Amino acid sequence: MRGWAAVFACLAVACSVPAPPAGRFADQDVVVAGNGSDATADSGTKEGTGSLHVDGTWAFLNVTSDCEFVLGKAFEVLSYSVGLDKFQSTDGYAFKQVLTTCTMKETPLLGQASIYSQDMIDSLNPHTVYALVNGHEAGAVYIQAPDPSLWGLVMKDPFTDPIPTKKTDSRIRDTDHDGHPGVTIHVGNLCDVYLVQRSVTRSKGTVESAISIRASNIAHADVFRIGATKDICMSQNVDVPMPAYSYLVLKRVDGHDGSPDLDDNRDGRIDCAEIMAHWQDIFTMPRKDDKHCKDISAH
Ligand SMILES: [Ca+2]
Ligand SMILES: [Ca+2]
Repeated sequence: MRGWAAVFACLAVACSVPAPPAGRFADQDVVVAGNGSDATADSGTKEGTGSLHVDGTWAFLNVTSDCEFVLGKAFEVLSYSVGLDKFQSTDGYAFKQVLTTCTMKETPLLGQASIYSQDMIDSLNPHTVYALVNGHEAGAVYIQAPDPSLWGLVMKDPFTDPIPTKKTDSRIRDTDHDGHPGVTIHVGNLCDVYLVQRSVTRSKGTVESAISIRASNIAHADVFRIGATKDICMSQNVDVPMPAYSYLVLKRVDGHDGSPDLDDNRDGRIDCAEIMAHWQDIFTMPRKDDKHCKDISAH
């Protein structure tokens, strides 16, 4: 069981997400460049020829690291998601990314991990984020607008509105349509938790090649637990986000610029089935390492 406090946020909401307010991109200066060993491990980064052509179909792997404290000992928990990412540019520099999350997983902590149902994942799709590059050659900066994501919740301003604190809050929605308020997270075989979450993710990184972009992530999440099938699941472990080991990798997968073409059935589009058939060839599977938490204290 873990705290979900930093489950990756580059995921969608049932409500519409507004365009990034002017000036918010400047906030990206707070992003710390990731230096986690896992963040540089995946393969294929040397592939790709020529300059970046933004428009096209990409795949993403997003990894969020947290150190969770259980009985005074810290363990790393990774949450990761994999999906499709359609880049659409206006001028080759500013663009929007329309994401479809295909899977969300979490590494177990003491044998238990959050399990996300397909209905839960589907409730987040599609999701739009906004990004910029300052060039098209390797080494150019890639930056995302702060990306709000709401689970089981609507807000007028997802950046500033307070998270609900009462079950009766009218902003709570059953977005995964399971009859329980908010979204349902299965905590291993232990219990189900009904919750709402607002998270904001900031990502900044580098164009590595025409077909590869890598960024660091900082995510902040506010969670309100509405209820659970067991009382123990209403509590939360102490949870320390680990931005140094949290990262986003984007890989072009539409066959252009030397990228793999994942359109296996040649229907002119790439879907989640095709992404899921190949994602472990494109990305390195994230692996937790409790040593990442050895110097972390709970407060
Ligand atoms: Ca629900
Ligand atoms: Ca296809």
